[in-house]
Amino acid sequence: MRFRVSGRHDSLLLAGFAFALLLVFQRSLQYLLNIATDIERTYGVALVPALLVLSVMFVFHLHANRREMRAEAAAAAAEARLARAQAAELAELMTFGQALSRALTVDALHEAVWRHLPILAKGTDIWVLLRREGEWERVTDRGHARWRSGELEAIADRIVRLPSERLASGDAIPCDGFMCHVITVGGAPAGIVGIGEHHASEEARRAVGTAITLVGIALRNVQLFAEVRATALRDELTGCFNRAHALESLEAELTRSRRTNAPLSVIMLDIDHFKRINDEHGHLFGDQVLAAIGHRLRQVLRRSDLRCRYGGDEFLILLPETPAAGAHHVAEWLRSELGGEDVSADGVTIRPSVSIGVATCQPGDRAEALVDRADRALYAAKAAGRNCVRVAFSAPRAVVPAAVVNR
Ligand code: GH3
Ligand code: MG
Repeated sequence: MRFRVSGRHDSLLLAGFAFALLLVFQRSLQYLLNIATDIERTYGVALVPALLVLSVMFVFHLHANRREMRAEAAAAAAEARLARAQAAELAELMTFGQALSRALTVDALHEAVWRHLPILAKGTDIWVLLRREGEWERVTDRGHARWRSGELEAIADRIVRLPSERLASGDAIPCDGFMCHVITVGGAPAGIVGIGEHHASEEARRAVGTAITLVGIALRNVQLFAEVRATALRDELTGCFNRAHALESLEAELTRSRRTNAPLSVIMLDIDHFKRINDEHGHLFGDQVLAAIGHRLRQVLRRSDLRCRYGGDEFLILLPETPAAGAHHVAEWLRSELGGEDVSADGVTIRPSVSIGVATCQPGDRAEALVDRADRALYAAKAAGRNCVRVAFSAPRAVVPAAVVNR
């Protein structure tokens, strides 16, 4: 605990102290006053009034100095408070920036925004909508507990319809009691952040403004990362996934199937006499056939089915949650779809056929074993004269004609 000698009652204390001194040195002062009066009389000067004026001036001067020092101390304290607040804001922004830089997926980015932006907004009403596949997605108030469904989305729709120069200006746009900030990515609006128009402090608005710029950069990074990843996983010619991704996904699907007991089948598909097509019409034409089949596979299969170019003219298709009978049905349908379509290039038209092997996951299956069974079924289809489907039985080496499975 600090003991304070001086404080708010300084003047009173000083006056008391002066009075006490007067009492103590009463005689000495009287003696000095007599001397001064003698001097005044002898030399005809006004010494006592002058001394009085000087004393009063001195007291005034001291008082003014004290006031000035107090004002300076108050200003320094206010400056220190501001500096502390700015340092805290900067630290929060840095934490947010780090969280955003670690976010490589849209979900991770949403999580970072949900966690940090309300803190930066300092308790002000704030909401964030980000666009995903053409729809507004609530990043905050996900349960629609604070704002009714469609309420914020309608505001966001109105904002993005404003002229593009207004959106690009970076200025907050007032709308329905909110100051709305637009997050733009590559010049297009990718999100809207709204903060309470009347409640937000100047610091909160500044912090949110900076945070929004960071979110825009992070969103772009997520998009670029997704594009790079998609390119790395895909086969350029056919647009299907590559073999490495196929095997990785198959392991993941097998784990899921084991956990949920859901069936899982795979299809191995190979173009018939592809060497001959290459030989007769050239390698470039062969490429066009591969590209056409890859394109068709992407068109006709479910979104959840994974289409991969396994190598050369061979495609592996993963069919999650599909039992043997369903996979056989898909295989037959694929065979007729692909075989029923002409491929034309440079004045040449052919109708390539495909052979297909089907295998369904058994308890304890590994990815290689399942693919191996599908491959054997495919060879059986080739041996049976091509342009047909064969289904592998659960026992690794047994392959039966498709008709057996149908029974
Ligand atoms: P089968 O009916 O037994 O499958 O006969 P096939 O002639 O199709 O034999 P196979 O599947 O073994 O032949 C694959 C051929 O595909 C061999 C190779 O020259 C060709 N090939 C592999 N990759 C490419 C490619 O990227 N472009 C082209 N044009 N041809 C390729
Ligand atoms: Mg082939």
